Amino acid sequence: MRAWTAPHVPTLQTAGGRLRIHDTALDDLVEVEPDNNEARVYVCGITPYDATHLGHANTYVAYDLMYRTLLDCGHRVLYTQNVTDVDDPLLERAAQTGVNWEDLAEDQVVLFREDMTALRVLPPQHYVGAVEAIPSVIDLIESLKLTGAVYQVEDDDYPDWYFEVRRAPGFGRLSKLSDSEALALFAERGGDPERAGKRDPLDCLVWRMERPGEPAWDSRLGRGRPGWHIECTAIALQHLGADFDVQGGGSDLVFPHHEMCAAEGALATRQPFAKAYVHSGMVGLHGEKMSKSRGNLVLVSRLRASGADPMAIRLGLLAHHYRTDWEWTADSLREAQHRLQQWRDAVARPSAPSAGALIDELRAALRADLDAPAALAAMDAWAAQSGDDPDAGAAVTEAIDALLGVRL
Ligand code: 5CA
Ligand code: ZN
Repeated sequence: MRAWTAPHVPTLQTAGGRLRIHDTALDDLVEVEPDNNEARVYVCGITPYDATHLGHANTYVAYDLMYRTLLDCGHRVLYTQNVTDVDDPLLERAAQTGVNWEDLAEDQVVLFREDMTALRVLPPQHYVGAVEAIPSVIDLIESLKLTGAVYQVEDDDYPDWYFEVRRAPGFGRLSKLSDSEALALFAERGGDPERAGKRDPLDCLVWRMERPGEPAWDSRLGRGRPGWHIECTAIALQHLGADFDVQGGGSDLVFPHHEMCAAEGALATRQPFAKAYVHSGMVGLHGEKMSKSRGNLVLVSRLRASGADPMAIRLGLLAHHYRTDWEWTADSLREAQHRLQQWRDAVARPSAPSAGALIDELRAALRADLDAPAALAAMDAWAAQSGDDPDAGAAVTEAIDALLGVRL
């Protein structure tokens, strides 16, 4: 699948160094130390049944900050993202609205690309739809079958294929949930603990046999379509290989999604799936998580259409640490617009304090678990000081663009 156009990233004189990031599995900061200086990153992409809301934007801006920080550390970055372009919620929405599911997905991906471009989010090198990944999904299921961990439920109509999660080394270490918590979240987030014939209620669907009216593809497993988790496992392994540097997404993906991906990946390759699991916080509106199913959405495209500067939207997101949960309010945009104007005025001054100390502070903040609020505070302080360096405005403009993705 085509991604979107990359914004220009100014190259700053690099001082080397490493990113330290919070790993959910260890619940601690870890250093990203890429093999051959190439950081391999997978971030879960959208399910394209509704346009980009601020929760999505917050997630992809957070990983964009990570991408930029890794580049600034002098690494190359190999970034893969999926699009869940065939799955239950997409098919349900298409059926409800009487739209063809492929058209719905295509339209929403077009909007997402436009929003990501406007927000100056760097595109992944591999942007892969679930549909186009079906051959690698089937290969992965076949190799898991050889381990004995994939089985068919006994069902005369729909003998679907499942993955036996407890066969995987370390299953549960990422989310660290009790059995009852795991079961409740599994049911809430697309799982089917009650399905008869499974070896364990937490076993996850990997291949769903064709149902009337649903899309399906021929395969050695029978005609059907992929389950959700195996899609990301297959795409990540195909484009990044095992034991890649960072698996990322919002915190609602810790369980079951990332736990299942880690389990499938570890069993198939006999290596860890990823070195670090990173999760961004949830953005809410009116006291609830912003979500397509709840319908309490602030859409990036609508904000843009109403005249909001995309750089102000981006600054409004960056005002919160990526790991915190927070609420979007009308003030969020107003404050960000005010800050953006102050920064623009500050870099346009004929002279200002030299850029060097500010760039050091920005780098230190971002390399310490992507502390964007600290970076914003450093820039606020620079903007409030006077100085006599005539080149500072241009140098700071470049640094803010390179590191924060905000064009002044
Ligand atoms: N396609 C799957 C991942 S493979 C999926 O979760 N799609 S999604 O469209 O529902 O979400 C896309 C990304 O946005 C995920 O990383 C999810 O964690 C994140 N996300 C969804 N809602 C919010 C929210 N309210 N706040 C922050 N992030 C969110
Ligand atoms: Zn995913």
